[in-house]
Amino acid sequence: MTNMKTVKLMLAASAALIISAGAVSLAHAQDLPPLAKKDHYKVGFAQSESNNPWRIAETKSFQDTAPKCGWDLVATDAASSAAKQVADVDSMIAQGVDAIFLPPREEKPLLPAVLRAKKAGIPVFLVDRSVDANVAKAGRDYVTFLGSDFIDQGHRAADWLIKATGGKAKIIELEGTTGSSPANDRKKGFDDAVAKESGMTILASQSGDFARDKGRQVMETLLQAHPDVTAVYAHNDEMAIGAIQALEAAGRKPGKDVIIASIDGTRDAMQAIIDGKLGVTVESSPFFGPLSCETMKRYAAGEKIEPWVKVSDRIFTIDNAAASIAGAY
Ligand code: GYE
Repeated sequence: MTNMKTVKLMLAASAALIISAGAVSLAHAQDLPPLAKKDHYKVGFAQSESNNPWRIAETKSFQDTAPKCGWDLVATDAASSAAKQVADVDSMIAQGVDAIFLPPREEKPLLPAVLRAKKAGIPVFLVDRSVDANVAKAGRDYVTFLGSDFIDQGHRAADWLIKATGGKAKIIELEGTTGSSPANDRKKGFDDAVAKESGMTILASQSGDFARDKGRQVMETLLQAHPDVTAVYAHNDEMAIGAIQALEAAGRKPGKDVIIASIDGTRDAMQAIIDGKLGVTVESSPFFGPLSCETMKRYAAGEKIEPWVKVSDRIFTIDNAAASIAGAY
């Protein structure tokens, strides 16, 4: 009698499983792990580092969104190490989170972790940085990339610099983290635009790892080798601030004899624009919490998510920096 009951229960349970599996494969024919519609989720956010205001603002945006979106947030900090970030994602997989939000520090090293999450049935959303498009695909290996158009950001920084210098400049370029999607694409967008201008030369291009002090050190060295520099293009504001410090220490006048363009829109960058030291910063928003919540809900509702949830960016110059600084981070 008891045995019969157990067998019946088991049959009913497996039938329910088959039915729900069928529904799942219909909803996500793209072969991505499904996400149930629930009031509460355990959500992983694997931050790459916290050594700059952009990263801190992004983490805060996820923390602020968590209670509003029903997230029990597991947030980690890889402290500028791709290996640690891989371990952080693996630990989220082991904890059985419902979904993972990941800004891959570098394009290649995080790939295996993304694939392991998928294999474990956990949907991954890439936020603010992407992975190598030749080896991993949105809609197949991960749900989508939420973020800016970095090529366009570089292009817009170049356009501003070409105008500001009358198409004549000797440029030092401070690159972001080697192997990261924003460094690769911000370089491409800028270099391609500048290459079309016969009066614009890139004297040197080197990584400052998106960090202020590294940017300052690299600028200090490059300045000695290229004292004829008239412009700096930094892939983010922190390195631009570092470059301003190096230029001032060498007795140069940033904003006057060296024109500077960068990307992000941090509070310090806005202030540097107001002070006349920084010429432009193309916006790259760190406020990914609300967009992540919305995208995750759409996914849980069975919607097919576009491969790139694009963020549109403003541009900050002396025309609007004072009016915009209140909203900066
Ligand atoms: O510009 C930079 C940060 O990945 C878009 O990373 C992000 C970039 C941002 O360290 O400041």
